[in-house]
Amino acid sequence: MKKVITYGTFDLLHYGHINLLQRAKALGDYLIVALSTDEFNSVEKNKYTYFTYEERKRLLEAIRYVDLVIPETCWEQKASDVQEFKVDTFVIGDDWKGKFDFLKEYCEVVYLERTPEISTTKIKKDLKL
Ligand code: C2G
Repeated sequence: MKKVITYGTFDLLHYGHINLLQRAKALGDYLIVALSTDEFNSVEKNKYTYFTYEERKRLLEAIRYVDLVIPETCWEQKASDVQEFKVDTFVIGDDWKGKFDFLKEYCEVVYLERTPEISTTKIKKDLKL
């Protein structure tokens, strides 16, 4: 079984996220999503999510491409996650291109093109939230 992992906040879930998850899953048979916790978002990513971790986890678990959701609590957990879950491929959007090449020591690293026209920021701006 080929295992894939990806990381993110996935707040205000939108089709750009779904495009990423669909392509990530297509690279293997089992997709793990390490979901940024509320604390990690606010302390480390300076992101204030609309939905809580539990709500975002529930949304992700309802997506057919996602097999397991685990918490992302720190930047440094990726190498241990990849080894612990025996992951074959790490995947993330190309806005992170090059940032996680160090993981090539443990697994394949793939940067997928972001869906350019959609973002949570754009949604909030368009809705004037
Ligand atoms: N994404 C995408 N297209 C968009 C928006 C997002 O492909 N229009 C991808 C991102 O590139 C990322 C994933 O969807 O791979 C989740 O996006 P975010 O929640 O914004 O993830 P981010 O905050 O970048 O968190 O340790 C890594 C971080 O947790 C990544």
